[in-house]
Amino acid sequence: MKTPDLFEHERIGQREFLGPQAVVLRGFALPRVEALLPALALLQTASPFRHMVTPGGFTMSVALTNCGPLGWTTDRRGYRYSPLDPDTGQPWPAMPEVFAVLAREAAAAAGFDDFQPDACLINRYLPGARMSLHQDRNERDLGAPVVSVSLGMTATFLFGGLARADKAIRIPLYHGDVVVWGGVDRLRFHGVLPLKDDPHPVLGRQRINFTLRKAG
Ligand code: MD3
Ligand code: FE
Repeated sequence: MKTPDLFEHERIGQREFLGPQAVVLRGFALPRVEALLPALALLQTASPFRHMVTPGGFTMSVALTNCGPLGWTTDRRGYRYSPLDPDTGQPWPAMPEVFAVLAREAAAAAGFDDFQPDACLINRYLPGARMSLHQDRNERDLGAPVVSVSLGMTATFLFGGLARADKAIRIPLYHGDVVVWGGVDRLRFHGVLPLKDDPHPVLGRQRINFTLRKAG
């Protein structure tokens, strides 16, 4: 059965469960967008978005950067978390307070108390960019949840099972939506379909997604 389309004002505040411990909090980040955007702009001046190469030798269509004590990186040698930005040789920019507070509140709203992220991976999608099906399993403590914040253009998110071949459902993620997943849903395969070129009134022709994690 297809989920009916709702107007934005009807979606805000809804909770949609994707699994027993995976929930979309519609519009949860909206009250903080005005604080999030300048913090995002500032951290990019220290560690700009860049396209990294996967161990298989493909350049990612999504551009990324990080903030916080640890940042996720990939190159021909593999995926890992590192305290230094490989492009600048410097530590990643500090995690803005508003990111940490938002993540903590979203995690609590989803039933994960006392979430203290030490890593924030920031993805930038331009039209056509996509993320193929994968699991997030580079974090040391898989008992901690992951909190994701979507800003800008709407993306279609793919949410699969614990095996790559499991059928994935498609869910739109809108500007201001927050997804929290942990526990039995922590290792679900997921991805993002190629971004449609449909400019957003605030962010223009891009989508920013950032994920807060306990990596170390
Ligand atoms: C994972 N980012 O950075 S986050 C990633 O929109 C990543 O940029 C995507 O996957 C993005 O690693 C998706 C949203 C999300 C939502 C629910 C999940 C990821 C999930 C449930 C289980 C596992
Ligand atoms: Fe992921």
